[in-house]
Amino acid sequence: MPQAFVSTDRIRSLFTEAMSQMYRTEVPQYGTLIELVAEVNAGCLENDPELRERLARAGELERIDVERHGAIRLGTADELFTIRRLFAVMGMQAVGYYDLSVAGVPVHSTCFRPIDEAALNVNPFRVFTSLLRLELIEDEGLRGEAEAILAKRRIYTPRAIALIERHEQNGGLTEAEVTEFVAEALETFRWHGEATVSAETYKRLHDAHRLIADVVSFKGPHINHLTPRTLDIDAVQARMPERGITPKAVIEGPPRRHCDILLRQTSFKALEETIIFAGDAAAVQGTHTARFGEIEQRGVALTAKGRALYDRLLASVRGEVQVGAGGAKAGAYDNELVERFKALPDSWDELRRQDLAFFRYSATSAGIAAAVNTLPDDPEALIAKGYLAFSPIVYEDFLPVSAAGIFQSNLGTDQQQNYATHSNRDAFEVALGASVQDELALYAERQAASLDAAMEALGLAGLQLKTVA
Ligand code: OOG
Ligand code: NI
Repeated sequence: MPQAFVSTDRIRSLFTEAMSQMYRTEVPQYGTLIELVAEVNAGCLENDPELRERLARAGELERIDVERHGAIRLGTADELFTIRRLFAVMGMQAVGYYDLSVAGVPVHSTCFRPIDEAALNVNPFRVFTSLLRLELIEDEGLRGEAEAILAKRRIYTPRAIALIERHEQNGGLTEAEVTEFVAEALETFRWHGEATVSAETYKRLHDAHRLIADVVSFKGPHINHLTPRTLDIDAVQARMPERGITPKAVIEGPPRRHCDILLRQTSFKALEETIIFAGDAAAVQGTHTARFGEIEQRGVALTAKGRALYDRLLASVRGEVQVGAGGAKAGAYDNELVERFKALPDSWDELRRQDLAFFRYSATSAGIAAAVNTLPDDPEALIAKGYLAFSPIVYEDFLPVSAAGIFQSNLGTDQQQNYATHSNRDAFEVALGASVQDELALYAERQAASLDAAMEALGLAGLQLKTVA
C-alpha cells in the first residue's frame, strides 16, 4: 500500500517553527523583536480596517504571524547544490540572482522560497542564500587555505542527506520521516561557538574580509538572522530602543508611502559572541560577530517598468546624500527619499493603469450577477462598474542594494571595498545545479492567471488588459 506523504507546505511550516524556536533560544533579542512586531501588527490591523480588508482578500492575513525570512552564507558549490535539494523537500525553489560583489561583499546569492500562490499563503518562508566567491580573495595562499578548510567540512548530517534522497526517489516523506528530517536539517543552521580554525588563521581570514572569516571558520552556515514581517516598520523602528534594541540609522528601500511598494528593511547590530578557536594547545577564546536582527515591511511587486523607475529614483537619492558612519545625514537621506519618490504614483489604481506594479484580479459578486446580461468588453469599464476588482500582489523577493546595506551595517562600515569584477550568474547556476527562476515572470504569470480566471467567471474569457503606455 502506498504510504501517505506529508505536503511540502506542512514540512515548510514545521521547519519554520523549529527554526524560530531554535533562534529564540540562541538569540534572545529575536524573541523580544517578535513580541514588538506582533504588538505593532495587531495595532495596525485594529486601526486600519482598509489594510485588514486588503490583506484578508489577498489571503495574506493568516500568513503574517508566521512569515519569516532567514539568511545563510555557504562556502562551496557542493554545499549550494545540496541546499537546493534540501529546500526542495520543503517546496522551496531558487528565485532570482543577486550579485553583491559590486557592493564590496564577496558573495552572490539567490532566494529559496515557495512560488505558487497557495503555498505562499500557507507559509512564505524564504532564505537568502549566499555563496562565497573565493576567487575574489587576492592572496593565492590564503585562497588555497580557505578552499582546503571548506573542502573538509560536512555541513549536512548523513541522515539529512539520506532523507533528501528518499524524498527525491519516493516523491515525498512520511510523517515519521518528516519529524526526523526537520530535526536533522535544523543541524545545518545551528550556531557553533567552536571555530574549526586557529586564532591565527581566523585573523588572516578576517583581515581579508570579515565575511570570509564568518563562512570559512565554522562547522556550518549558522542562520545569521530570522526576520519577521511588520505592517509598520517605522513604528517598530521607533519603538526598538524601548526594548533595549538599537536599529541601524536608515530604513533600506523605498520611503514610507500610502501604497507600499517592494520591501523596506531595518536591522540591529550583530551580537559580539564568544568563540573558542581550534588547534591550540590551550583553548583560546575570541569573539565573532555574525548574527543580527532584522525586520521587514512588504509592499506590491513592481513590473520591470516600475522597478526601473524605483532603481533610478533610489540611485539619485544615494548619489545626492551619502549616509555616513554612525548615521550622519540619515535625516537628510530620509527627506530626499520621500521627495524624489513623489515621481512614483502613490495610488493603487495609478500604479495599475501605468503598468508599474502587479495586481491580482477577481470577478466581484456584482459582476457575476450582472454577467447574465451583456457586460462591457473593456476591463477598465468592468473595474469602473465594480464588476472586476484588483489587489496588489505582494513582493516576495529581495533588493540587492538593500541587502548590501544590511550586510555592510553588520560588517562595519569600514569595509567598503569594491571588487573589480563582474557578476557570474552562470557559475552560480552550475554550482546550484539548476537555473534560478525569474521573479518578474512569476509575478506576471500570477497576474495573467488571475485575470483569465476573473474573465472566465464573467463569461468574457480571453479579454485582455490595456494599460496606459
Ligand atoms: C544576508 C543579507 C541580506 C536581506 O534581507 O536583504 C538579507 C546576509 O547577511 O547573509 O538578508
Ligand atoms: Ni534579511
